[in-house]
Amino acid sequence: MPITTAHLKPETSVEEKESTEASSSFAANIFMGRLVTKQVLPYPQALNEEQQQELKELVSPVSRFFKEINNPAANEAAEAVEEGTMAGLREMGAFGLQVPMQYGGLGLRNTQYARLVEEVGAADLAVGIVLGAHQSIGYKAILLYGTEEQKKQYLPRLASGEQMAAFCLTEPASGSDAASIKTYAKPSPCGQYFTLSGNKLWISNGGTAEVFTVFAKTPVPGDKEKISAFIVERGFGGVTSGPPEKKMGIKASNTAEVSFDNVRVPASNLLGELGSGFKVAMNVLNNGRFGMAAALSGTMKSAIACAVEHANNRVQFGRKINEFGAIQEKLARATTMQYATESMAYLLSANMDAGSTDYQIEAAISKVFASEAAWNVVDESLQILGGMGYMQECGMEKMLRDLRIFRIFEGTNDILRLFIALTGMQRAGTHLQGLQKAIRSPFSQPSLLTSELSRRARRRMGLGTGQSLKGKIHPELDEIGKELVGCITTLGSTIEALLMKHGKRIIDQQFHLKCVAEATMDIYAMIAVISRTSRTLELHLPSAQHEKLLCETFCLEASERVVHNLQAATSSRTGLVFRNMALITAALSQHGGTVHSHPISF
Ligand code: MYA
Repeated sequence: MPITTAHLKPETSVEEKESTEASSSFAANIFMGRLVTKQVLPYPQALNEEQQQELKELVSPVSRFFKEINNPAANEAAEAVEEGTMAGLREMGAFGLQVPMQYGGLGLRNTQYARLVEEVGAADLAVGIVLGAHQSIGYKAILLYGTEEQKKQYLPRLASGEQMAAFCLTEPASGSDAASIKTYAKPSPCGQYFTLSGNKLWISNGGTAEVFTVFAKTPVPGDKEKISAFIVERGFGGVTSGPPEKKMGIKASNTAEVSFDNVRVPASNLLGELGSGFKVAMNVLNNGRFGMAAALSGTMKSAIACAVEHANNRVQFGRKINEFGAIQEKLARATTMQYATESMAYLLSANMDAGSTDYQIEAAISKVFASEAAWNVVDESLQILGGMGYMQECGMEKMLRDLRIFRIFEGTNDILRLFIALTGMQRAGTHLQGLQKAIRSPFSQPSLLTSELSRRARRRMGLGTGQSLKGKIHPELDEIGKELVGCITTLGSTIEALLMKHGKRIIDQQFHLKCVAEATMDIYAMIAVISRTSRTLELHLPSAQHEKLLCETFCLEASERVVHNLQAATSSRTGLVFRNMALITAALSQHGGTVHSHPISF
């Protein structure tokens, strides 16, 4: 169906042009109170007809495979994916979805990959981890940074699933603080190889992989020691894996410690530049995060279907339970969360497909939002099933156990919240400094000064900032669009106030940063949803009015959260709560647990 964009003008305003020079990321710009819509409006159509057809031909067999062949309970009991399933996945090309065809993969675009992993997430997250640890991070650095020789040497056997890959970053003393790794790679005097030693912990596919992307400190001529990335083969010798870890969920996936003991790694196996390993690691993680959002939107869809089926049939107090408001609230909110996650996942994948490289904030938001939405949705779906949901036979308790790790790995949600807030605020800080400079020498950047000053003046006079979504979104969504623009304006002024008050010390204000991250995530979710619904209305899709309901409901709740979080970030009342929390924790730490007396004294 052709997409008409009568109401959806991707026009670029003067303000947008200015900030586009710095970044076209929607999320990065809202920290300055700016509405830059290039990446988000209209909702992108990532695939042409041929690519859509290609994808359609893949989705049904994958979906059938997971319904008919894969057995999640059997995988879990065996604590390994059954060989029949692994063989079927290899046959379908599932281990090399994004590997270019010349290296033996399917050469899919990010959006096509997202749609397929959605099927995996809907069926069995443990299999998703085996596949994801392999291709989303295990060999992704070879795809992104590998030389032609490295690609030719490694990708064919990895894409076919003949060999598995793993991503080795985390260490016993280095989790969130990824830069503090101790694994060391010493260059040989002849320059032909590195001797690599160290221990990597909780490595997905760590016991089954033959090829590892390993991050290690290296000396860098003329500089201090820095992290570099290497391709290491188990066959090099000196690589050993510990026993499979016993885990709460995703039991069919292998997680193990991997030790490297004086492994001789050819210098030609250095990935990217010497000393650029930290960036390699971060970009690999950024690059894979849309997949997690897509997979988890599939998981949520499955859970919702199961809860709806139960609610449609279960009769209590003489009525079907879907007639009760308490159940309706759970089902409806779960659906809005799924809708928002799905909207974000495909917005991000489309931007990546369009060649955007500035998506790190959006990627982190998608990971955090998706993993928390999925946790809430599955938890509430289980609640709807009541006692039935708690029983293994229903499959939902497994889903919940499998899901828990998603808030922890690939960057804990807590660290990513800080990352979102600080990355955005760093840019806003630079912008503010630029503005101060422009005020001191007004003729150096006259257009920046004029637009900023007029926006501020209008804001102070209560006239808004002059920014609007009108004409860019479907008219039926104008009211909700206004709320979103209001949220962006308040975010911008809150950030400015925080930067003025704390300056560089903002880094240590983690309570405040969390509030900022929450607001940012909700704002990004709102634009993703508004943009998608707008397109749906424009196309008169049969579900358009239902989607409008989802959009309106999600945005009304989200904008309330934004207001609440931004007030919290600056209010003296919340400041007191934050200070109290620091004091309570200090007392807990000193006592090794709770300090308060017992109500019956002993
Ligand atoms: S793998 C292990 C995952 N581990 C982590 O994610 C570690 C988390 N830690 C960090 O991310 C970093 O250490 C943080 C920065 C963020 C804390 N993009 O001074 P800095 C740049 C681009 O802030 P630090 C796992 O769990 C930054 O701008 N650049 O650094 C697998 C700066 O640049 P410059 C970034 O304070 C589980 C420089 O780096 C980023 O030390 C299995 C230094 O920054 C970024 N993100 O810490 C999953 N961050 O110097 C299976 C920083 O130029 C897959 N920088 O200013 C499942 C797939 C889903 C299912 C699929 C189904 C098929």
